[in-house]
Amino acid sequence: MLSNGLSEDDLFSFLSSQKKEDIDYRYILSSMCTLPHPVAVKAHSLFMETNLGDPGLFPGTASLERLLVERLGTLFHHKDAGGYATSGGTESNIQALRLAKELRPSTCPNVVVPESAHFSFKKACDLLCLEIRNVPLGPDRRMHADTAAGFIDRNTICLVGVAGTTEYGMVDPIEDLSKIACEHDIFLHVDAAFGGMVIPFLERPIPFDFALPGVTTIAVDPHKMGMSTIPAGVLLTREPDMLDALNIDTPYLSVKREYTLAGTRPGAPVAGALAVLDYMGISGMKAVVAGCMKNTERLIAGMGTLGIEPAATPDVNVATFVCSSAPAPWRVSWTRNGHLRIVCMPHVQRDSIEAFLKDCGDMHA
Ligand code: 0PR
Repeated sequence: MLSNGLSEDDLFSFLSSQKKEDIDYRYILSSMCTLPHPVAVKAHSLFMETNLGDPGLFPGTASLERLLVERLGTLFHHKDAGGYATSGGTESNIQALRLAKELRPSTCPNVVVPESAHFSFKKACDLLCLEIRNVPLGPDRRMHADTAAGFIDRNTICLVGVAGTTEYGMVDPIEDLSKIACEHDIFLHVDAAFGGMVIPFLERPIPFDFALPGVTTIAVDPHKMGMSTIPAGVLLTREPDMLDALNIDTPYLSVKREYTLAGTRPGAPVAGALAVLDYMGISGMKAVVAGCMKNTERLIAGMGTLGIEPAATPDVNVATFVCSSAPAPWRVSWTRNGHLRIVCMPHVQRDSIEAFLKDCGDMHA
């Protein structure tokens, strides 16, 4: 600590100088986060001091969390879904597996996940002492139900499907996974952290949600394609009171039990997430997603013209290429297989795609 405080001018000139070192979102093609929608920023700033960890003190904010769960449950064909606002996909995935462990007790529990699953499942299994079984993907970069079935045994408590994989933007065949989850009477958790705010708004939505009877829980992140402020994730459960299985006593709070992982929880991004959904409506979200998908297609076509082949035909707005270098100042990412990866988020406008293509052309000329 400084012995005497700074003046406000000095403080903010320091903070601004540090912020200038951050990369301008215009050049960020590697991220699943995006610039928050202006209504999210406005709503966030209204709720800055709220703490959903003690909801009895903030009943108005707590009702926004219930509304967010209801909106997303309805979008995912189950208006009575349970759930709560998490800090993002990692927490939602941890809590989903924690639920499976609690409700499907086994002496030596294992979880069957696709090789494409986000690394948060590794964290979750480490924390919860679960064996993780990684299922190899098919040539289409999706996990097939018959392959997954070969990894399930009597100690399997949960099968995981991904709706919008982090690296290649693929949607696993959740309909088939739902069937085998029902046959084996195990949980099916769908990680739709990315795809949950894309797939329902596609011209031809792919089945992935509670309309499929085997789906037990869904993770969806408003702070990705939902354009909310960070951190905003949601874990949804088919049974409205399923989360009660995780309750612990909280004697001195305004509520006497809680099932959340975090204690103090920000209400601001919850207000931000709900604000975007209600401001955009289905039609607004369809327009955003259509724009992102169009940009993805344009990028793939443009790279093709340069002789750079796509590494996958994605279901959502993640484009990957067989290519080993990318021009500065663009920030791209690389998959574990060494493919160039670009996420066409809402902040990635058409002019950025064209500028990136031009720079790629100059570099490969
Ligand atoms: N599930 C899926 C399918 C994900 O893609 C991610 C994150 C998670 C779960 C975990 O979500 P949280 O990070 O919110 O806990 N996917 C991105 C990734 O790891 C997150 C990200 C976002 C990384 C922005 C970098 C970045 O700049 O690639």
